[in-house]
Amino acid sequence: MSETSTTRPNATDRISTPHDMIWVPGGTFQMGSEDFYPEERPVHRVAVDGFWMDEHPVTNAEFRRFVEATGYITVAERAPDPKEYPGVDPDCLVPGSLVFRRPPHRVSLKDHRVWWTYVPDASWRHPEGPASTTDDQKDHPVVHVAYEDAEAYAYWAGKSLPTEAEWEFAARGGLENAVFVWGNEFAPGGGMMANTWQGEFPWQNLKSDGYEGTSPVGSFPANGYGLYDMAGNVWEWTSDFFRARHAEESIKSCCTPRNPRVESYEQNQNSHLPDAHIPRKVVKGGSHLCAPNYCLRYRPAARQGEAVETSTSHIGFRCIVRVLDSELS
Ligand SMILES: [Ca+2]
Ligand SMILES: [Ca+2]
Ligand SMILES: [Cu+2]
Repeated sequence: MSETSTTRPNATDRISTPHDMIWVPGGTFQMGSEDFYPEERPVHRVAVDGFWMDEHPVTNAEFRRFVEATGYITVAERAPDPKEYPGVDPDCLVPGSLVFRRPPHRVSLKDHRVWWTYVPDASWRHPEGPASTTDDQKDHPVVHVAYEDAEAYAYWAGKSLPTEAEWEFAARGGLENAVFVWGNEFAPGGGMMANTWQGEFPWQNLKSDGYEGTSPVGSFPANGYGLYDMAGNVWEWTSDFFRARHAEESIKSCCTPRNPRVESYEQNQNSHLPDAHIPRKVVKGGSHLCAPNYCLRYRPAARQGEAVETSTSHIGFRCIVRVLDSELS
């Protein structure tokens, strides 16, 4: 199996080169990091088979084609179910999404509600609220997509969402243990390599990389596999449920786990958050809002758990096609 996955499928294979996708050769790699946040630990060896991956996050134009073909309505465009939000005034359960708004001055970093606002009628069509459009952002990543929206798109496109292991393997671009997807230096030769946040989050955005919000896909150099925007721009959904640490059994095991998946979720009993009962999936890659003083997560090992029905102005996704899965089926 590993022999097949390390060779790029050629024209004689059943699956021809999918449009705008990059072949990611399978292999074994060190997943995670010991040097940053606890949820990235422990570093453990993981193997993945080769797969095709979208060369950039799904754009507004691409998502529009899906919606026009199917009539799909995203989670943000539907009114939340009062049963899912006990204790919340049903009048407040209106369609909308979380939009980042930059405070005008320095604020405490303790309460993220200072910069995240639930904006009624914000959606992928209206990323800043009803008055905004994506007309001049057709090549920006789609945002305000919840997990099931990403999954619905992938299904329509005949693709899948990557597992966390596949996503991280792809992001590393063939580099072993590098801090960033391009190497160990944040801005080699002074050149910005990704759309992140420069300045003091959340009130001061110096825009040294040229962008305050999302950027057109492909505005920064590709990684070693030819994939754009793996770091920064928007967080990307993966199919794994979030655990606060990588599973221990993977280091104890005598053989290297192959594309491990977390297919069930642990409810966080201690959490006081109103959405603690909602399953969380892993998002990867960081976004244009990641800044060293708050969230140094524009790195391949970085990960966060996001409630499956949450949509925001900084989370998008990209898809993959598994060659071996389709050959086996
Ligand atoms: Ca930026
Ligand atoms: Ca990204
Ligand atoms: Cu971040």
